[in-house]
This record gives sequence, structure tokens and C-alpha cells, in this order.
Amino acid sequence: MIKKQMKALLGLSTALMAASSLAGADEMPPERSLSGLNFELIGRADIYSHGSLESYSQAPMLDAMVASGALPAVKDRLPEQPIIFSTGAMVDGVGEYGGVFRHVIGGRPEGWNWMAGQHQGWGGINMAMQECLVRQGPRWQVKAEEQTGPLPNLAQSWSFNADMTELTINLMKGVKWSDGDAFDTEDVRFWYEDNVQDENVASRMAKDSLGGGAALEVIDAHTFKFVFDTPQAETIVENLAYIQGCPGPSHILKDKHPKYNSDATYESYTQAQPNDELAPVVLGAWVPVVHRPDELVIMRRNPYYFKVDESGQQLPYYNEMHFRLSTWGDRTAQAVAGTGDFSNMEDPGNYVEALKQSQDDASPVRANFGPRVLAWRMTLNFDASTAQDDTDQALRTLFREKDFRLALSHALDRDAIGQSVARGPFAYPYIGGFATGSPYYDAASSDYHPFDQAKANALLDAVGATDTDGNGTRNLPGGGDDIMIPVMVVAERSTDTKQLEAVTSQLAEVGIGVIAVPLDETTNDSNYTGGQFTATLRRENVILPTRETCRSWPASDTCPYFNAGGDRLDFETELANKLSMLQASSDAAEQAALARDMQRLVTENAYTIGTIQIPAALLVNKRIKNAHPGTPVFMYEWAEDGVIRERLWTAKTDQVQEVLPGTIAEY
Ligand code: BQZ
Repeated sequence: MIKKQMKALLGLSTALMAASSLAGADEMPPERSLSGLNFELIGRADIYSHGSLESYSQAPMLDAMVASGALPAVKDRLPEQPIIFSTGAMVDGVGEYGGVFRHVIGGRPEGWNWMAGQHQGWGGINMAMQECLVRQGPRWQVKAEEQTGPLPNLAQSWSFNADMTELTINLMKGVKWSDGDAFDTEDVRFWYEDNVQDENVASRMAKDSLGGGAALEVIDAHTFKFVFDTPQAETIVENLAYIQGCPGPSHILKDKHPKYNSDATYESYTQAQPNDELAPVVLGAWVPVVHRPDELVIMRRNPYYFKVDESGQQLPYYNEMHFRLSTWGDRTAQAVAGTGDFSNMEDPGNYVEALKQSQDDASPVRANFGPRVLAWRMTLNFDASTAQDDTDQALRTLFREKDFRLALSHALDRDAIGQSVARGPFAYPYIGGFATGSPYYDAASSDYHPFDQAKANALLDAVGATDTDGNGTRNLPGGGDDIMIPVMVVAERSTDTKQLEAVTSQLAEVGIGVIAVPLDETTNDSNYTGGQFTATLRRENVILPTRETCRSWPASDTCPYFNAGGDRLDFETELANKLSMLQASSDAAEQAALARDMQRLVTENAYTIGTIQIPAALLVNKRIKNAHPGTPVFMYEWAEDGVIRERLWTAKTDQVQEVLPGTIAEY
């Protein structure tokens, strides 16, 4: 009798083992999706393609400048084959010129030298200035069978050699910077060799993170290639999208780079384009022309922008863009009130109120949630070699113990963390790895760590982190100091600070101390990318394995930023291999299998300590035309890219008055 039962049980467990890749692991709790996005998927080329039209026209405000000779004619400013946006993919059709698009942002422009890692204030201002080799944002609308890699942009086309070790890229011909200078392979070479691959420059793309240190070879003014050590595939090209693959003006910046100017230092190079020096030279649709600190950035149209609509009108449609320098919370408040045109609703603390107000027919916006793509995690620094003092070093050494990390993860009550941020169904536990809204996420490959204080305590005892002095806080193994973990947090983001408060009291219950280190977002970010932190809790949206790779993955010897010394944890080498195999594959089934392995490795080892993940809703003022319904707040890229702002417009009668009518950037 007993034997029979055991046999039956055994049979069952073998069946379970076959079905799940994580035998014995705890499963993710059931997820309730709030996603209400409905949209039709279309082909890649249905959105835009490169080509030429019989004739072109421009915003009427530029006519006088062309007539006076201050600007060349529009056809001479445009490239040979501009990017043409198809009318068929525009929900409101070809636009009318003029007016203002009003952004509100919580960031402040750090400076204009984005190649040296500076940001311009986020919230879409970076993306309004920078253009990148390829584009990811609009991919959310591309049908599955055409999801074969990024969309073209400055890189008009590309191809691999037979053994996939050389990627040849053809740049658009005749693209010009906003001061009229030609954009060519020298700009690309300077970006890659003297920024990305120069380890002294804090470029957004980490040195050697593109296919193991690919070498760039210039072929001619518009053709270049990357030569790889090992075969690659289409997926690797995704790395060349925003925020990694965006060249800056070499004709301005080379002279300020220490390699070309012996008076320059890396510090002076980073600061070469201070935020009070206007106007920077850009490729983007708009150029910053006014910056009033803590108040406003005004951008005006770039008369050299390289994109048109099907009727030949040069884009963008809006003459002016405003970035009011306020707070992220105010961005949502102003969108709901109608005084701002756009917001990524990303703070669950104001969801209920914003949803209520946007239900009304008279509301200037409508809110629809997408999948859960905003995810927060606690990240521990594993690099003991750069610790600030002995205690810091002991902490970082302890972080390298898998059982210590698992203990922290089991000590977290993720439902309670979610409810502390906002009551309601918004938050769902995040255990690390891909967010549930990622196409690479797999629940069955996620090793969940349920809230279990007894287990956390047992694991902490086992790693020798006992409370040797009996003061209620555990001590570093070997009877060291109390375990007090300094955790960096973005002071101005209440979603982050509330989570840290909850985490602090939950960890205290298992004898682990937390010291909050509230810093502004920019300092937080540069400390993170510079590896100057012990631990941090913040939002890190892990959706694609090719975006901002060094933030989350061992993409090179100096990645991730939280283990930059290169002394890898045992599973990290395997994870690094899976990542490079995924990037070197274009077979969907193979990629999915690799992503599952990555998810398993990250969660089994509590590589990072996930907290919660939430859905977000995009708010766009109803007077804005061509904002495609269904645009997600974040998928392949943030909505500011996904919504294609150069294609948005407002009918004359609804346009907001420009502050600087009739002007463009002066050089
Ligand atoms: C969206 C985004 C557009 C950066 C930033 C900011 C930085 C991160 C991230 C988001 C802001 C907005 O996010 O919160 O809704 O508009 O700008 O870039 O959090 O600190 O480093 O990655 O994009």
C-alpha cells in the first residue's frame, strides 16, 4: 500500500520535472494583467522607409530664410533618400505645420555631450536631439513575422558576410547636422573608437560590449563595417539604437577630445558642451535654443532634419518643443489637467486619481494600461576591489554569497511593498531578470523566493551572519560590525523611496540594517555606472537583452556596473555566454530557450533582488494627432520614441502659441 503511493508520487514528480525547467523551485504567483491596449500590427516598411520623392516642401516659417540665402533650399538640405513616413500608418494622416508640443520633465539637462554619457534631462529631451544608427521605439507595432531586428534610421541598410563575422553598414547619404555640416563615417568612427572604446569616456555603451570588442573599419564616407571575433546575427544590431548607438558631431567635438588636443582632459571633454552653451549641434528633429535653469528648455525645429512625409513635407510638424523643468509627478498632473501634452504615467501613487479624472469625456487625456514593464530591484555591488573601506569590502564580499542574497530575497514581502506604494491591483512581485511584459520573460523559468522569514533567518545563520553582540542586528561573519547596508535611492521619486522604507523595515525583522542614501537621480546614475555604491534600489526595466546591457548583464569584462572589477560569480560566466549566444542568434526559438536559461540563472542565484513591477499608462493630450492608440509606455524603447514625435501634429485652430516664432538655432 505504502509502496504504491510512493510510486504514484514519484511518477507525478517526474512528470512535473519534465514540464518545468525548475524542479523543486517555487513558482511565480498568478499574475492579473491590467493591460487594455488594443492595436493592429503592421509590416516594418508600412511605418517608414528610405526613398526619394519628386519634390519636397518645408515649414512656411523657413521660406524667408531660404529666400534671403540664410538657408539652402529644402531639397539641398535633405539627404538623397530621406526617411519617408507612410500616410497609411498615420491614424490622423499627413499633418499641418506649426505649434508647440509641451513636455514636463523631472530631470535637468546635465550637458549636451551625450557621447560622453551626459543626459539632457530625460523624459524625451535626449531623444529629441539624438538620432541613432537604428531605431527600436516603433517596433511595438511591427507584426511578429517581421520582428527580424531593429528598424533602420541613419543606418539605411546593413548586411553580414557569409560567416557572420562582418557587419557592413550603409549610412544614409547626404544627411546634415543642424549647422549644415555633413554627417558621415568620420562621425561614426569618432563615436565608436574615441568614445565607446575609449575606457576613459563614460559612454552609454560600455567598452567591448558590442560582440566582444568588435573592431570598426571605415570603407568610405558612407560605408563602414564591424569585424567580430565570433559569428553574430541581426540581434546584435539592436545595440546600435538609442541610447547606445547615437553619434555626436565629430567636427565640433574632436577638437575637445584629449586624443586630438593635448590641452584637453577627459574631464574637460565630458564638459565640452555645457548646458548653458546654446545651441548644440544635433541630428534630431529639434534643437535646444533656450535653457532657463529649473524652469524651461525651448527647442526649435532643425531645418536639416532628414525625414519627410509622403507628400514631401519635411518633418517635424511642430515648430517648437517645450520641456518644463519640474517633477515627474507634475508631468502626470499637468497631462491630466491639460497644461502638458504628454506623460508616461509611472507612479502608482497617482494612478487612482489620474484614472478617475481621465474617465470623463471632457478629460484632455485618456489612460490605458499596458503590460508590466516598470520593474524595481535592489542591486548589490559584488566588486570588493573598489570598496571604500574595510566594512564596505566585507559587505561586498558577503554579497557574493548566494545564500546571503537568497536570504534577503526571502525576507521581502513583495505584496506588502506593492501596497505601500499604492493600494490596488497595480503591483506584482518582481524576482529579477526580465519583467513580465518582456517578450523574453518566462514564468516557469523564474525561481520565485516567497516571503519566508524563517528561511531567511536560517540562510543568514548558515552564512555566519549571526548577531554576535546581541543588539538585534546581525554582524558581519567573523564577529565584525553590524550589517548596515547603505542603499542609494532616487530622492525625488516617491515610488522608490516608499519601497526602500518598506524594504528597510522588512530586512530589520531578520536582523539586517539598511541606511538610506537619498541622492538626486543624476548622481545616483553616475554612481551606479561608475560602480561607486554598495547597494541601490531603483527602477531598472529589463525588457530586452540588447538595451543598456551593462546595467543588468555581464556584457563585457567590466559589466555589469555592479561587478565591474571582472571577478565573476560562478554562474556569471555561464550567464555571459548565454547573453552573447542570444545576441548572436536570430532564431526565435533558440533565443527564447537562451532567455529562459538566463531567467533561471538570474533568479536561482538572486543576481539582483527584485521588488515589484507595475504596468504604466501613456497620457497624450487629445489635441495631438497621430499619437497611435496602443503605444506602450515602454517596450522596445520609452514611449517618447515609440510614439514617433516627428510625425505628431496639431490642427491650426488647436495650436499653442510659440514663444520664439520664426526662429531657428543660430551657429
Ligand atoms: C521616460 C524616460 C525617457 C533613464 C529616465 C530616468 C533616468 C534613467 C530613464 C521616463 C525618465 C522618465 O526615465 O521617468 O518615464 O520619460 O525618462 O528617457 O529614470 O534616471 O537613468 O534610463 O530613461
